[in-house]
Amino acid sequence: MAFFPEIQRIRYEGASSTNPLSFRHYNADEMVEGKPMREHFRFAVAYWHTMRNMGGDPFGPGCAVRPWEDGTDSVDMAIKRARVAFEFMEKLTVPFYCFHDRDVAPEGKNLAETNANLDKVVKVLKEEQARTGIKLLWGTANLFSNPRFVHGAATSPNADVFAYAAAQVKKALEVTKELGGVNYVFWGGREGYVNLWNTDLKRELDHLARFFHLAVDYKKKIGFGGQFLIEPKPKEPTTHQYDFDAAACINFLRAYGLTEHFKLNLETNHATLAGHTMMHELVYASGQGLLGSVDANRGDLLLGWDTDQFPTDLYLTTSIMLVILGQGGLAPGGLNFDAKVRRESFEPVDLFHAHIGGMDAFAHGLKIAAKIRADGVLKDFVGTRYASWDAGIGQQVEAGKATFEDLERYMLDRGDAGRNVSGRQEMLENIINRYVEIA
Ligand code: XLS
Ligand code: NI
Ligand code: NI
Repeated sequence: MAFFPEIQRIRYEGASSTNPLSFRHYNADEMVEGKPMREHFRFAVAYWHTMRNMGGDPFGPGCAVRPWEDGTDSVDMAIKRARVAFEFMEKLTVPFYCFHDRDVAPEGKNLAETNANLDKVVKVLKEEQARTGIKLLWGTANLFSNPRFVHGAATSPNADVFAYAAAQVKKALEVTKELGGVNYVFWGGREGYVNLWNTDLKRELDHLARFFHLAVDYKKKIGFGGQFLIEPKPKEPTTHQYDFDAAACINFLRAYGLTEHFKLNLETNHATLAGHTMMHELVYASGQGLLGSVDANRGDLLLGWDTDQFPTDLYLTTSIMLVILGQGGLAPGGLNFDAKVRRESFEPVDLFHAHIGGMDAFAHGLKIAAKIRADGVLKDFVGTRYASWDAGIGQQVEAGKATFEDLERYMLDRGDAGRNVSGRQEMLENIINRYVEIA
């Protein structure tokens, strides 16, 4: 078996290496803050992009060179592709992968045949997992590609479509459990609307919540121990996606009594589509105790859609790792490269370059973040900035011991608020630059 005959297992060669097929920073066993790098990241390959994206766009068909593809969408091809995927991941040395049910096996002529197709491929995935030790970070169901989902899945106006989606998620949960998956993701596909003239928004949200409760019930019933994750995205394919951003998702989970069963899987390109930085989304979710996992990618500031590019920006990876370190890790979540090579990068080796670059950018970002934390430069500054809350009136407010009357009395005595202190943004940006240089 050698679908990538020219490629050896990718090794760590250190920062001075000029070998593009080596890691310069990702050194799986290297200890950072008392934990080996591999455990900080729990990197995963996204099956849909890496194995199924042929580079098609609205202006032309796919042109990726994938010598193992026979041009069919058969079960045999799906099985062969699974072998290719595991050779790729073994050579890349990633510990996890993620998939949608429809990425790994083709749809049949009815649900029963579709499920049987999936079972045949799952058998092979299981075999390959056992052979390589590579594990499933999460499974999910594709509830958006087939035309039956044209108006959504759990939020479709057609109750039959809700039922089909439920059956599909039921099966995907069983398969994820069978493969030892440690999470299960719900990305809202077409759960949203394009136009409010034809949409009963409240009813659709109620249905979505019902769907999640049914999934929680079934999870308990089969004893699936993985973490449920919702992946926010503000738009695309619909004009307004219900799982808009971290705040909207958390509000939805609270409103429908679901917070104890779900966390969030945050994606950089979705954050920026929502008009947020990735750091905003992470800090918000983490602050609520609901940051579960990350879809690692980036968008293009000049384009307005989900370009799903590989992350290479050290400021981005540093900020992500600062939040992850700040909450003591992501496990059972991980960093899934929900990213695809550009259409112009059509050779198999480009898949390696892309993932190596992403893994190295995160490893580099981790080292920078750990140094920033060890030196306390941000923490000390922020701590001092809020020092007025550590004693006196601030402390009383935080402790719930001050009323409006107390606060008025305090201020009538003082006459005016105390002096404000500069936020020093530019100085802090310069300090971050210093850490990026020395890492
Ligand atoms: C699409 C989403 C999708 C999810 C999995 O924009 O990122 O790929 O991660 O369904
Ligand atoms: Ni994603
Ligand atoms: Ni995406």
